[in-house]
Amino acid sequence: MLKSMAKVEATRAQRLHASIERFTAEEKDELLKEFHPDYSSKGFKVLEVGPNKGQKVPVELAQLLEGKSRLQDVELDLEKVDYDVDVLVIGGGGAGASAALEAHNGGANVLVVTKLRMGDANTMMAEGGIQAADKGNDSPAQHYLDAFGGGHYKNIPELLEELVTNGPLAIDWLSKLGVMFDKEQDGTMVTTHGGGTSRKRMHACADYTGAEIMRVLRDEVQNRGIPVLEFSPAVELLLDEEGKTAGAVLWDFDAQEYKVVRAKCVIMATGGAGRLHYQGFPTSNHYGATADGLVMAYRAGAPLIYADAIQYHPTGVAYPAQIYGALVTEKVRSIGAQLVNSEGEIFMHPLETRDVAAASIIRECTARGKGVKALDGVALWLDTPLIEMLHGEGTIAKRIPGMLRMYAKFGIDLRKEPILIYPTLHYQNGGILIDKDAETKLPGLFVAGEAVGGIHGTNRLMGNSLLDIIVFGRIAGTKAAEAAKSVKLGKLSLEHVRRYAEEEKAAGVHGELSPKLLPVYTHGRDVR
Ligand code: MEZ
Repeated sequence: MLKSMAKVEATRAQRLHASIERFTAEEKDELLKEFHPDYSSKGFKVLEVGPNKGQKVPVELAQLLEGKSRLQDVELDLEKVDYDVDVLVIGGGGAGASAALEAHNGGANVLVVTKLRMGDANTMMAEGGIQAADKGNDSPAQHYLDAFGGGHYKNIPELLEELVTNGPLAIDWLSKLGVMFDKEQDGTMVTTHGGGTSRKRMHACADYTGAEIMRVLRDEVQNRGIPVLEFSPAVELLLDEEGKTAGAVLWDFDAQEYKVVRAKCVIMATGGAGRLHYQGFPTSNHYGATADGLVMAYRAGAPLIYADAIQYHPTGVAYPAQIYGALVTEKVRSIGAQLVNSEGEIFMHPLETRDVAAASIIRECTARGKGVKALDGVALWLDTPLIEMLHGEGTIAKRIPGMLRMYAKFGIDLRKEPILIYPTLHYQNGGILIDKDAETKLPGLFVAGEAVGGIHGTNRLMGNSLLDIIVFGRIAGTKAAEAAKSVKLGKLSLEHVRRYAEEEKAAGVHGELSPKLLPVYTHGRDVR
């Protein structure tokens, strides 16, 4: 490792102003097919039940989608309703909070329930920024083209249009609520590039953008007095006799008992799936990211889209072990750090889109044998000292203080030495299919945030996730509050769960108990 680091240091000055060609479309296709984990012949299973029967999803997700309901052997009195509300929001991250605020604005009686604490979510972990086309040289149309290309032209056009046209409004809404975006002396927003952007449209709060957004949204939910039940994950959706969404059953971690919520509309904002560790990858995700919403919605009949398209963030921590898999924000590359192999050579443009960048790193470490041994695997260098050579002393402390602190805890000063990275499981590009009102095929079930599929095609660009949680969170909240006004619910039912179990039995599938709720790190010993 030290010998290779010496090569990085020796070549730094000559690389400083190197201009690096981007891959051609053909080179990208070849790279993805050969080296991106989504193209692996292993790691996927074809679903045998449910609305996406016949389509492939990651094995670990299939185990849950084709799993056994936690309520299968439980006697529940659905006449005994613990909470009766207009709008139930499941999930306490940025999408859930935005949805709750707008549903509240719409006059709905809202309840937020969350598996862990309010704000224990991938929103909190998002570092580098949020995209919005609000500068003079930019436009939502330009933003659309970038995201459409990055998503391999598979983004659902009307969802992407909602995303980009609402971008500037989202920044304005957040600013008015109190989010402290980075600004120039004259008050204009500081914006940078991300992978695949043709304009500098990444708005940031240093490198803790998601944490700052979550801070403000959580405060606002609290200040409005919107009730939040923490440590109360939903375990199954409730429908009524006509098949309309009618609430959810919660598991109260403290009381160790089930609770019944009747709701005229439900907003699913349960986030991602990184803690399922697809293909053995580490993850940048928070502890509760176990795809719960996908499982509940799927079992109730809502189709998924692109559930086999997973995002591996190119730069996860590969060393030291204590923070293995944690996110090294793309902003580090957007402000000048280069990706360098064991020989001190640049092998790609630092701001290729994420799927291409991850595949290129994997190729360098495997087929080309130019990785650096780190812990039990191989890794590459991210040459961070270049940042201050390019932009001056103090840039790292000002623009990426979170990164500086994270590494300093382990005696690594990224102003002076490069860091070791490897792709980490970061995001599910796919999820539950919605329309532009954020509603699913199931009447009364809305979805927002990472649990949604289709907005980003099969590969999301940096900063479009913090944007989608706000845009679609707000739409879901507004539309659910509106819809709730005319909903008349019938008798609560779990008949869909029974029917799904029969379908599973007939197909002979036997997955795990699901939703998973919490990841298990006890080497086979389940301590729940
Ligand atoms: O959008 C993201 O995933 C993001 C902002 C991540 C990052 O690299 O900082």
